[in-house]
Amino acid sequence: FLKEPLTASIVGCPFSGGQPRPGVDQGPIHLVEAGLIEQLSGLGWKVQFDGHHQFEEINAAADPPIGKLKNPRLVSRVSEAVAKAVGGHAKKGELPVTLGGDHSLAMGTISGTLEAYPEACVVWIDAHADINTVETTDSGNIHGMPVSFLLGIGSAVPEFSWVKPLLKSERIVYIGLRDVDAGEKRILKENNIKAFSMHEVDKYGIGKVVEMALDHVNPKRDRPIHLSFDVDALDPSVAPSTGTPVRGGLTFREGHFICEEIWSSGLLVALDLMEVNPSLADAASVQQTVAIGCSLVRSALGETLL
Ligand code: 6HN
Ligand code: MN
Ligand code: MN
Ligand code: MN
Repeated sequence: FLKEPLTASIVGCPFSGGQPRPGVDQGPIHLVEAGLIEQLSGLGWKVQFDGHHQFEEINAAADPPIGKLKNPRLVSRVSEAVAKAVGGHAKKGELPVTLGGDHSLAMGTISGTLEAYPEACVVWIDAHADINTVETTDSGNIHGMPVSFLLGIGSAVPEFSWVKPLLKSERIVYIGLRDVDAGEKRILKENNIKAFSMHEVDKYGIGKVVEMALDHVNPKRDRPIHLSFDVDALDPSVAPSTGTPVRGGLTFREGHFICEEIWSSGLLVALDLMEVNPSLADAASVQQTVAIGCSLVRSALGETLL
């Protein structure tokens, strides 16, 4: 699906409005400063990066909650802008690589991908399902909700009317889950959504899990793949600097293996690397998390061990 010369278009999204902890907006800046652009060039990619996106600001007074949802106007407008950026790159046959920022941005990235490739499927790597609806969310943090908006489940919020329910429930699969809210468990069951939690990773091993996940969303291996990777899928000992860490996560190799397998499928059309928060934990942990963010992206873009 990608055009030659292979072009990675970096969509840097310094954004934190989908959750309460400051600092996640600095994630993309640290990833780029750590040398990500040069590393991808080194793999043979043509890399386009014209600076991080500047999003319009809406102050808190002008953006009161809608129901429980926090910063709804800001999240909606930013993710709409991201949808346009990602969709524009995808339509040109480039690979959009979105650097978050919090995971509410995936409302935008996946909308953009599906606009360009309606038949695409989504592989969502996360400790969380991010599928709360207006009805089920406890926190009101929209980074815990993007999947429900993309599927069009739960009550519609007029502010988000630009998000078209382009994603079908059989076209998304999860790997790495271990902190799923009760309401989310119900939604996953009711909609028959395939999810491989850490239990399945332990039981079958990551090789088999990735194979089963792709068999589900992409049985003929002919659909474009959007990979949305929340760094909190990794164990906190591996990637400590993130806002909602949960113990019992993917190892360093399991995380990279997923990226390597998606790349070898030849079907990757869009990548998100989300929730790196360089203001959480000590300097060494931040450096470790940023370095792993870069190496996950490299693995997804074709870096091999041999
Ligand atoms: N993330 N389920 C929790 C919530 O607030 O809805 C946590 C969400 C975490 C979201 O890590 O992208
Ligand atoms: Mn751009
Ligand atoms: Mn997430
Ligand atoms: Mn998460």
